Amino acid sequence: MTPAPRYGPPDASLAPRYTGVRTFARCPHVTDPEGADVALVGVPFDTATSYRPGARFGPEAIRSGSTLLRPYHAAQDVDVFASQSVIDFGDLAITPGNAERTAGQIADGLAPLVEAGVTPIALGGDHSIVLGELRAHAARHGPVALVLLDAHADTWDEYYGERYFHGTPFRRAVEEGLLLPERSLLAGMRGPLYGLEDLDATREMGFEVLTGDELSGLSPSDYSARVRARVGGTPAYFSFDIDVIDPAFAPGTGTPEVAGLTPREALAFVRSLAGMRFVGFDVVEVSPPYDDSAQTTAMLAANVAYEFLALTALESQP
Ligand SMILES: [Mn+2]
Repeated sequence: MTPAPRYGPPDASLAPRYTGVRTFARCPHVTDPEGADVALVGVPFDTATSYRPGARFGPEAIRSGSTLLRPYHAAQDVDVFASQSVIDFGDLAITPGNAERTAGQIADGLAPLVEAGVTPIALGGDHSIVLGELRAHAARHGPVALVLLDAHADTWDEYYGERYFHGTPFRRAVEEGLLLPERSLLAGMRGPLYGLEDLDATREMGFEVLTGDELSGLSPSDYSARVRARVGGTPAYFSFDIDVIDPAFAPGTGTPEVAGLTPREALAFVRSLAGMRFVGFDVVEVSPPYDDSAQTTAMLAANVAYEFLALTALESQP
């Protein structure tokens, strides 16, 4: 019999799920990596946005949207808290208005977790935060493969002269040697572009790009096969921009694009990656001020993070 993990949520049959101080899935707020396997980490930074702000309030909204989660993931046949110790690490230090400095703070803030072998699941925050995350992971594992679900490729060079922006992190990451584009698959890109060359430039950097229409034409098992073939044995990082979902289901986001995935489709794509090991994850671009009155977007983002917990649980099962 394996001993119970050190950290996890309290028994919901003893205390209703709306009680307690808000943490992700009601897991304890712990700032010492010792005894943890997975850590939810808030990154409340949103001043690298080009349109709607508000993602600085994403972490607290996602935490509130996570209270209803139950331990047993039926579709994956796994209790996500039975074989792994899960903490809410709290929020990282950031500097509003300074994305470049914040990237360094994020890398520094994640380093103790990554060095201790704890898998971080970051709750954004706008997408600029991924640069700091990738710095922390590459420092430990070397350059990683990127699996991205996003309406945008986020490989532009600059916006308004700003090189550290929520549309540029993956270009900066390639320049810094943190990513292997030839091992990375970016999927879900849609909506109007500035020009024909936008996605071509992403492909010329070495990335494989599946547009939203191409992705919608794939079954989850087809998608899974494409990801696994692309990543191979490279340490992989998973980034999920909530704007890959149709704004009818996820209105609370910074740069909405019509005609996106349904939540059911997106969760099936994530589930199809069972058995893969990821060094870290994030779910970004949740902007609660633009969410609906039922906080649908935040609840969906919490469920995306729950899918990540299922992947790490499947990977850590004895
Ligand atoms: Mn993005």
